[in-house]
Amino acid sequence: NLVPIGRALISVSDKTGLLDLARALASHGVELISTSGTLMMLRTAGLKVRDVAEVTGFPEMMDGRVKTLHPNVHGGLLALRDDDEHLVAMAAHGIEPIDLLVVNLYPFEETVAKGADHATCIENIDIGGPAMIRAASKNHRFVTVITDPFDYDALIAQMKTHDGATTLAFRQKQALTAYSRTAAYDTAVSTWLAGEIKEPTPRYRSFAGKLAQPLRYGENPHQSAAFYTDGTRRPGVATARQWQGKELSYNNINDTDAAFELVADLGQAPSCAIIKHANPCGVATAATLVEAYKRAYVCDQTSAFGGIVALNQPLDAETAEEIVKIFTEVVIAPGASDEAKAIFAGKKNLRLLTTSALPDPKAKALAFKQVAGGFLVQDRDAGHITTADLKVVTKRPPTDKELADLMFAWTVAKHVKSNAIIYVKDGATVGVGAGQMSRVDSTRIAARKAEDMAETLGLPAPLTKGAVVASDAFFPFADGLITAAEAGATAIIQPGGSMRDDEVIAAADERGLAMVFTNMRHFRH
Ligand code: 93A
Repeated sequence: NLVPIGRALISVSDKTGLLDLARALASHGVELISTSGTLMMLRTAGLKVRDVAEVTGFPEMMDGRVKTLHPNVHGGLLALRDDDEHLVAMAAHGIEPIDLLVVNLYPFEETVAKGADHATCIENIDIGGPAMIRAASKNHRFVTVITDPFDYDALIAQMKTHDGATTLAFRQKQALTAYSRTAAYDTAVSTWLAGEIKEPTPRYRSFAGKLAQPLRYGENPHQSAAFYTDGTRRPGVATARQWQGKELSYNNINDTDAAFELVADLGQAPSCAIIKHANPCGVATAATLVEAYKRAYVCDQTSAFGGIVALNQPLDAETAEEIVKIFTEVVIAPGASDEAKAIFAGKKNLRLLTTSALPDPKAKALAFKQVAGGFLVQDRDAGHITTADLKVVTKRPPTDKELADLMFAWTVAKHVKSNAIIYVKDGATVGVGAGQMSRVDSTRIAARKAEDMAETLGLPAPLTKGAVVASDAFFPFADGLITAAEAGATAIIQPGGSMRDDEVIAAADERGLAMVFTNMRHFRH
């Protein structure tokens, strides 16, 4: 299964590593053919290269739109070397075999990411490159295809080991990379075009990712897993810099993302979120970052152990000192001071991730969920309300202090798995009920956790006394609201819209509660 390489066509936009590769090929006596830009660089470096125009008998034309689209190129890539008819056709038409194709494509994704205009993006759709890649990949029994400078070293190593040849296993693996590359490329083009013509539900939907990191396992050790970036470069866990600690696991990445998205949603004031199993076990905003961390921590000290901490401001030394007091898996923040980094350096198991910025909570993006035989796609939940959107439905309107806590609780609720009930007091969660099948259970669980904390901290009463409550969706019955009132809640924020809204409002009025409707729901499953 070894196939020697006699002739190579090199046509690359990203010229990284090009000269070293070409020199290595020349040293094995490989004949080089190139398109204009690549040719120029190779000849300037003193290498002997044939112009592809000489192979096709046509000049490159139409601004380079037609360079390699020719039977002399595609026949040379596609011909079966062990098929007599193919060999006869090659001889009859003067087609020379091409044994190695090195192509990387016009930088379409980068051009779109830079915000280029429509015409520039169109011009950066590569046609000849993917055509050659797909042809060479189809014929990988005989032809080696390389589509990423990352693989040049592996190719050079193969040829060195096998006296200028490559193994079938190597060609298969490169063909797989090549087809996944052209698939991702066309996905980028179709995704871009769907946006350009405002067509959110095209006939076919595919998603492209680039392997960022193979993971040791998935959600459980018997599941294999990997981490991919989607090319959007949105600030977050996918683009963060890790300063110390071992590799993040699948669950770490999932939880870190949930934590960072949540703090990014909380506004300018110093804020902290501590996450366990993708749900917050404490969220707070305060005058200083260290205060925000302390207040998030006391919401549920038990669960915070081994949690993931996200901050919306660069990590400072004081906060770092406080965080290292208990075991924490990951800390993510938009930066960290040198002092803070030095404090963490002593904790080998603690991972510190920093980003250049916070993710934009209002950014448009897609969210996916797999179901058997298909997948669901929706816009990510970027829903946002201001106090002007609220409708007071009780006799008593919320006080200013209640209103501030209600808005905070509502934002947190958006990031808690449904059914979500969040008790908040003075800008900090004091009870979180998450992921229950009934809303009244979430209300009870959150209140009970607050009671437990009061006992742990030796407080005279649970912090739910005088707190406000957010519910991610409407209360279908008055029972949930009554439970919250019994736990000491004084004000409620919820979407409204239940058939029994009247009963729920009456129960609130009877108990002197203030209640506002958002007219927006934040299910999260
Ligand atoms: O415009 S194209 O789609 N038409 C072609 O026939 C063609 N052949 C190769 N673009 C084409 N290429 C691309 O040119 C390659 O995929 C590569 O990205 C680029 C290299 O051009 P140069 O060698 O002139 O820099």
